[in-house]
Amino acid sequence: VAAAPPPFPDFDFNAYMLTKAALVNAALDQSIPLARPLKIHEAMRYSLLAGGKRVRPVLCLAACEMVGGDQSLALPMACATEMVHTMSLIHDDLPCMDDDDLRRGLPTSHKKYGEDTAILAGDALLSLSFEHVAARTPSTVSPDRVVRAIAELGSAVGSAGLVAGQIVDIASEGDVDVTLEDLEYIHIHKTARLLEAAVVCGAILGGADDESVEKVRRYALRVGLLFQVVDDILDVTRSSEELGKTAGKDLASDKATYPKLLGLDGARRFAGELVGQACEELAGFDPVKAAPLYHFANYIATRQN
Ligand code: GRG
Repeated sequence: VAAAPPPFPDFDFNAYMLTKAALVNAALDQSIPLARPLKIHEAMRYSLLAGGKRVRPVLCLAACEMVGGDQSLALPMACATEMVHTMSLIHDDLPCMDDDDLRRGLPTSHKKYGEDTAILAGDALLSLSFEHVAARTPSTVSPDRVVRAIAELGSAVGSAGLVAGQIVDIASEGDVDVTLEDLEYIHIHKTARLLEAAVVCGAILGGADDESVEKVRRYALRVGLLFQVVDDILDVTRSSEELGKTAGKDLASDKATYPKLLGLDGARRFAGELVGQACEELAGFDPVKAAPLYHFANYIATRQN
């Protein structure tokens, strides 16, 4: 489902991701000193520095650079998006939510530190994310842009964002009548809105005009949805390969997925449309500077795991 061949020069996407992720990891490491009370800072660092692809922060830096900003302008915001993402994973893993024992190959926060500390680590990471942007964004960015970016992040996290997606997802558990519209609502809110905030905030802090901000917003929403459609497709094809059968576990389970609602071919067609629409939004930007976002959309569309 890759988009049309890129109008861009050679670009080593893997090297780009590794370089940017290393920069983000170093900044995240510095963002939480191991101060007293040790237990809470240890728990925050444990989850934040446990690996992960760093997709949201890298997208934030890429959007900032695409609109002509220096990445240092968006680095605190890039870290903030990863803090929010990490806290949402900690809370998602809790016994009262998904009740998971492992995350990123390690024991989940509540398994390692206990449920009380895991909840507090999530709360502290959420609070730090906003503090970090307000306190650490270089003073060369106008206060107006910083405030706009903070509002974007807040909206993506709260009851019109991640929290909305999670509560509707919980409510739809076991519901056999989940529609395509319901599924799209859940994925847009649980996944796409934070990706949107990462890209939109990167663009705002990098100095983008309003039209460019709206283009990258549409790009990110489509890529966020694409991420979940491909996830659903891989769940089916992976388990089909593992089982040596034609129907994978997600076609058989109760959970609503794109392959279940659209069929496997329909889901693949939808993924193709999304990657095409996402890349169209990049057409007006300098192709060299837009290359990372272009290749990112294609990476999401063609990933195999
Ligand atoms: C946000 C206040 C607040 C509370 C949390 C639990 C919850 C509300 C929301 C759930 C959010 C959630 C777990 C969404 C799934 C997001 C997703 C696509 C995760 C996988 O992201 P990757 O592949 O993971 O980027 P890595 O490990 O690479 O970072």
